[in-house]
Amino acid sequence: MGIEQTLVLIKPDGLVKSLTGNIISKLSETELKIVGAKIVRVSRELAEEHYKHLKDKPFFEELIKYICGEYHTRRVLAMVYHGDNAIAKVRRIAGDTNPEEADPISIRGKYGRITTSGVYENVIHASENPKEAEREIKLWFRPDELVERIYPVIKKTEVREVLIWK
Ligand code: IDP
Ligand code: MG
Repeated sequence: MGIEQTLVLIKPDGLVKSLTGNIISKLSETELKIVGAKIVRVSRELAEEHYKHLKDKPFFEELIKYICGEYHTRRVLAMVYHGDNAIAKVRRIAGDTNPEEADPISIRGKYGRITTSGVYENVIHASENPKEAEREIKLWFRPDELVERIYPVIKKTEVREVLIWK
């Protein structure tokens, strides 16, 4: 409870089905602030790290393919929502993990499906608790990609190759 932040991903099925606007509209009911947003091409490495707690599940391989976009498009929209009780508010609107059991007016209940191979295509990810939220946000975003200092930072001088406009 209190001021929190949570990672939201609009998964590849959500993007392919042009659900981005609908999902963001629905999430705006929370009156939380978006403090970061970007389109990400999901590597296998990122996907496996994100879902590492599910590594032993029978659906893990299919889940990794799904989030990497093998069935839809190779991208997700990653966002960080910030504000009072953010984690529970977003989870409530997202709905239950199983889209067939989710409240029909939740995002997953409305737009999700279970494929014939058993993948829960539930269009959205939302962090489960503050510890996971912190781990996930730090995995998907660099500090300078967020407009609020939601976690402590340190300064580091780093030499790396970047692309600039020609
Ligand atoms: P959550 O997304 O509601 O937090 P998790 O248990 O963290 O649920 O699972 C991560 C994702 O893995 C789900 O959103 C869903 O896409 C997929 N998933 C979870 N459980 C199953 C299952 O029993 N069968 C198929 N896919 C599943
Ligand atoms: Mg989860």
